[in-house]
Amino acid sequence: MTTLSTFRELNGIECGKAVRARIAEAAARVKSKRGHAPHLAAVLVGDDPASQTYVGSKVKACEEVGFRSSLLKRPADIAEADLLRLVDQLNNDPQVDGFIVQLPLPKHINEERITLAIAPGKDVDGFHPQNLGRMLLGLPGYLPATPNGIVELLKHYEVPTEGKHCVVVGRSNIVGTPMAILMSRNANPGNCTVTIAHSRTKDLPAITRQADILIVAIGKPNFITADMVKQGAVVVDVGIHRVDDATRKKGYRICGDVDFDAVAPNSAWITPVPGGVGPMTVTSLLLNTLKAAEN
Ligand code: L34
Repeated sequence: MTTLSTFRELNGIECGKAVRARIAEAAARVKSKRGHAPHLAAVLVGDDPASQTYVGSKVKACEEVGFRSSLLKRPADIAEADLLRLVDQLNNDPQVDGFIVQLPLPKHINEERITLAIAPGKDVDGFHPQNLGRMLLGLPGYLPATPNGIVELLKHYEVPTEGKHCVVVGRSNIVGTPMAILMSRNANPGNCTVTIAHSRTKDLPAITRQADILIVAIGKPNFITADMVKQGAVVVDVGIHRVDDATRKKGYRICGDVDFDAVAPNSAWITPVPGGVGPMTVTSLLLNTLKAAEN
């Protein structure tokens, strides 16, 4: 067996920059046409440090492309009824093109109820059943940010997907399941033969080793090891974990679901963590917000 020592990075910062340059041009056109820039609002409940970081990146990305953004912070003990009232205000605010409620929410709040309350036309996360249903049927709508960010990444680097076996590990409503649908669609990227693997899959390594394209969203740090990946595979790591590391200034380091150092040498293409899928989630949110403003 030959060992590939050179792999290429699917770099979300680089790709994000290219896509955001196009978004900035389109934002300027929107602004000159209707007088105000696309406007994204983000609701952040509580003080989870990771959520603060992610929402912070979203606000910063808005500035970068000339969008207006509003960050609405609420305490962790906000009543569900009050959060629903806020959602309703945003649904009815003509100044806001689209908005998100950052997940996870505190335990006492029913995430499903909140997601369902967001007007589908403003649901730039693409989490509402109407948008997920439209995606399933290939109708125009908002695509879920992380899966669409991955599609954008594969497109940017011109990774061939047609006829490939894509294995998606994880079946969440916001990543694994929509990802599998997007990869099987008659589109480019797309036209894959897709397998969805999950916690009840038998002999997972035997399945993941069949993947030409392996997309991992299982939420376990360094879960995918070298023996689970075929030589020359394309590996996309959706995981993002903060693991304690006293040698780092912040006291932690970030890793994904894939053991990058072990897997990268066998891969043709691989996403780093950080700097891979995360920045593309943010970019994809900008794409949806632009779409909202154009409609
Ligand atoms: N409503 N909730 C809603 N929409 C979303 O799209 C999200 N998600 C996920 C969590 N909850 C959500 C995000 O925003 C995950 N996520 C997200 C966004 C950005 C990044 C990671 C996850 C990101 O930019 N990650 C950086 C590292 C950031 C760090 O230092 O921790 C990266 O390079 O991967």
